[in-house]
Amino acid sequence: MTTTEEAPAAPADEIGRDRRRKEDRRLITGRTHWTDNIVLPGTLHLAMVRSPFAHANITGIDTRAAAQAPNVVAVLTGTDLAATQGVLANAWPITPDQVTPEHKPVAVDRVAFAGEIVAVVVARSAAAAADAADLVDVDYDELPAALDLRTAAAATPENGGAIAHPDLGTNNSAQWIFDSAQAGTGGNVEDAIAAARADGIVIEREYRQQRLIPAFMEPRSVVVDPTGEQITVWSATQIPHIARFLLAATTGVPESKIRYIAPDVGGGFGGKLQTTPEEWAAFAVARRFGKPVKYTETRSESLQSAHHGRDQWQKLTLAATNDGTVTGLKVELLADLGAYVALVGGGVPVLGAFMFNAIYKFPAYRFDCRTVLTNKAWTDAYRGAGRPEATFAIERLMDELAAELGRDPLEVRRQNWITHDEFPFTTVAGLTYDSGDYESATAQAVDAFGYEDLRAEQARRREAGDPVQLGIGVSTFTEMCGLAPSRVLGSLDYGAGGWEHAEIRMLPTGKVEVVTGASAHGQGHETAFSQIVADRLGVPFEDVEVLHGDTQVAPRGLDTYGSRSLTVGGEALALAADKVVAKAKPWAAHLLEADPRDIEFSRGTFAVSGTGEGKTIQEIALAAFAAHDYPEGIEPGIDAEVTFDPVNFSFPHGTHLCAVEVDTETGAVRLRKYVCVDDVGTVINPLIVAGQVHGGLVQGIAQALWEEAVYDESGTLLTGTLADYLVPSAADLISFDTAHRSTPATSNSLGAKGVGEAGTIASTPAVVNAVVDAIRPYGVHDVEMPCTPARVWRAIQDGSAS
Ligand code: MCN
Repeated sequence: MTTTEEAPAAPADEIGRDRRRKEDRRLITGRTHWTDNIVLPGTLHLAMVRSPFAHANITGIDTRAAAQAPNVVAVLTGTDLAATQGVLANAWPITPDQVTPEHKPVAVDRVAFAGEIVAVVVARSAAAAADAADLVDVDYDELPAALDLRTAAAATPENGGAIAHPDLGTNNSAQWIFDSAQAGTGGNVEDAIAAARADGIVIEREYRQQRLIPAFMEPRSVVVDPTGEQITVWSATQIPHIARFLLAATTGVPESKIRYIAPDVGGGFGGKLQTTPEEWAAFAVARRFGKPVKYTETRSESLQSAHHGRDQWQKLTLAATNDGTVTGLKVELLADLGAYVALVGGGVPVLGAFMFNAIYKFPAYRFDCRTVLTNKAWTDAYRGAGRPEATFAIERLMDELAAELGRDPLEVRRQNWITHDEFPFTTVAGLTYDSGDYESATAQAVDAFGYEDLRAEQARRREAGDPVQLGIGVSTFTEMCGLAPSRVLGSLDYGAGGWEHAEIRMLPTGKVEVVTGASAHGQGHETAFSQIVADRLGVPFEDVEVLHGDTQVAPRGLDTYGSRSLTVGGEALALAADKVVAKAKPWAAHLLEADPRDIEFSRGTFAVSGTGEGKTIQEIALAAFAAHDYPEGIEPGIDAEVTFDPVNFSFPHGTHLCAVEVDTETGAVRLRKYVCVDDVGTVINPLIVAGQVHGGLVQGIAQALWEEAVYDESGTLLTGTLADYLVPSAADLISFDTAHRSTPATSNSLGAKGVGEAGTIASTPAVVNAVVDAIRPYGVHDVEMPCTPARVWRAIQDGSAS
């Protein structure tokens, strides 16, 4: 990664500039308030009593010993809180008849996963609450637990299978189908498969997307203060606006009486994109006692009870001609929702539905997904949300097709991808990709990787029977991000819109206050958004202050997820800046005693064309503030607001190449080289983009090689600490060679595409393709993720024996 020295920039030279992040000084020197640092006088602390059973009736809760423990104020069960605790909502029922269990923050009568809250201890200190929680005696009557996804999908009351919520009578929550023949976007996939079976190639595979845990750095934490005119909630959340709306909607407290603040938040990766039982319980307790309340989860509680991600089973059938042209893809998918349907939990696989065709132009496609309830922690978005799963499937299949044909995997991709002169291109899944250049990104990546040399080394090692084999993995990905557009989300029955709001306040001193409805939790918005505004207004970067994450300061917003903040929120700011300039123009004309049509704006100055006369935007801001004598038709002040809703998603893409060395005697996998060339359209801040790609790569590689949430047969999470759940450290990784190209997006004036999830989406198949490529000569065509030494070794033994 490169950094540039920070000389003062000429106004309007901010786009594409490596700015160090404004927010980092306070973050890394501890000069900020994480939620858990917020200390209010008289705060009551909460500890949660959680179920050790995956599925059980609660037959009794004895709270007496805990209630009498030192400094304990109360111990509250679900029944105690029944009237005030509200329910947790699912914002995206993917079908009108979706089966959705009611989700009370604190369980009443029955628990549906190990980790579910059964009682809340309220005490004068966090330690007293934690100690007393151990004294709460809960009697459970254990019930059969639905744990394995495929078994749960097949279970019925009649066949005696375990049902996660017996009152619902089924584990199947919803079925969602997209069929290109029915949608009119392509042909019939069964015909394509039948034709390929008769004369062609059919590749059939089943892939498991293991369960993952977002494992953000800052555990979830909430403080609720009910002592003022409003109830103030501080929460380590990605979604202060959406959470406030749902809290109001489900508890009956008016929205105007709730102020939601997301202070600096230490990561989320989708895992803080939920309304949580802990927040709802803290809100109920604070209202009950009229005192501030705080709850911060432990790391193990976080791993056990915060949302998990992925957990899908994919059955895939790819049809192709004998020369390698793909003619159709059928996807049958089971998605594990866990015990409850999270905020957008059901919608995650639906997002993936649009991405299985990736960068390819095959003519027939069918996606059939069932979402399934089990007695495990609930799942929701995890970085990429649906798109990594889809990308994994198609990129693995393209390698399998190449292997079947005995051809280079890049060649087979070239034969099937959309070429740059074919944009805009409407895909078989019905999306219109506006821009891209897969050829150039791939050529650049191939060059930087030294593809031919590595293939030659691979051949040499194979020839020599080297126990350490080299594998090369390819992933040519695209994704849909920038959630928005509201009309498209509406057609998918998604509960919320997708717009974003921005406001620019030109302060009389010439400084600029920017308000955004996006809510950063590690992405560096304060820096990138300052660059956009500084660039459009021609003011110094340092003079722009970005305010966000507080519903009082930024009342309108739809928050941060789906790599949307730049292309929706950043664009709203760019348009607001344009509006400021438009409002300032008549002021400039008035001050310069010129005709508005003769006024030109460039780099922060309004000038009368053909003369040397001009006024800076700061001078105009002051004049408009101190307005006394000004013409009819213009208003005092040049502030502007915009709510932006794009017409399309943005479609970043890239080519990722990975080389691994596999020790065939031990199954150990060593990363050797990783090169990626990403096209995220116009890059606002290359340093931030490189950081986003790096972080994304680590999470995607971790899925390929290390991370998995493992439950035992009784539904206890075995990976409940960071010693068991293998989040990689820097020592486990290599230096990545990242670069970017740019084909500008057409759905926003910046030309930008999102980057927040790109690395995660692209990297998992690149690594697994490399692992399989290394050991394909041993008869291996798949290794289940994570590709642990044991699994790789077993695959070699099984492959060699067959
Ligand atoms: N950016 C840019 N030029 C581009 C694209 C983006 O300079 N062409 C900058 C943006 O200005 C922003 C950052 O890159 O500062 C990411 O922008 P964007 O792609 O719009 O993504 P969001 O800001 O909406 O962030 C969400 C995305 C998601 S969905 C997950 S998950 C994720 C991610 O961001 N979680 C993160 N990155 C994360 N980074 C950190 N540190 N922590 C998380 O939890």
